[in-house]
Amino acid sequence: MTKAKLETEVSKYMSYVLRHAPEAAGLTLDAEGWVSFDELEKALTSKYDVSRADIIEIIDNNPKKRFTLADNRIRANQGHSVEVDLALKAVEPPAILFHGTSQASWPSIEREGLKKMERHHVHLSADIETAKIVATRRKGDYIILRVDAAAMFSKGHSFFVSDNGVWLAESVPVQFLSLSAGTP
Ligand code: HQG
Repeated sequence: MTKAKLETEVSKYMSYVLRHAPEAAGLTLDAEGWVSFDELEKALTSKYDVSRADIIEIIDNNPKKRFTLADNRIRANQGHSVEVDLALKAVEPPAILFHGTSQASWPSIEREGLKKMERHHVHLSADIETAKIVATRRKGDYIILRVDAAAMFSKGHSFFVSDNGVWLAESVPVQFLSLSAGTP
């Protein structure tokens, strides 16, 4: 396996463990999603041919800054399905946010708005390019939705931003959604 491939595999496994299944690596997250870095290191080095320095490099090089390592603890910045409280502060969002998804989801989204599904929040981005990247990972044709975040915020909906810049909301009711001009 090439070094790049190994790094991607370890990074994906870290997302899996820190967001969805800590027990798979024999770990327990605290209430805010943190786990001892030493324990994570033990789990990773027993499964992969990596050193502590490699793991730190994988965290630093992660293109989306998915993890925060601080005070010898680590957590995923967003995307959890396990019960954690990231203690994010509600903040005023940019006027417009974007969400990329599959064309096939549109009839359902048009009926019920954007729901958080398995995650804790609906994930939104401030730039259309990020939404496009998320959308193209879905099967088939994609759509880019424009979220009138200013109107939502003025109606009392809360927004949060994760440490790596992902915008989060409880839901997006359909009246705040429109198909973006960036949709193919
Ligand atoms: C869709 C990646 C039908 C929603 C990205 C999405 C992101 C509905 C899917 C992060 C619906 C949920 C999250 C409704 C929502 N009817 N479909 N009413 N409401 N959906 O993976 O936003 O690489 O939970 O459009 O960068 O795709 O993991 O959310 O297609 O930030 O760090 O249900 O994943 O980040 O899928 O992706 P997901 P997402 P990471």
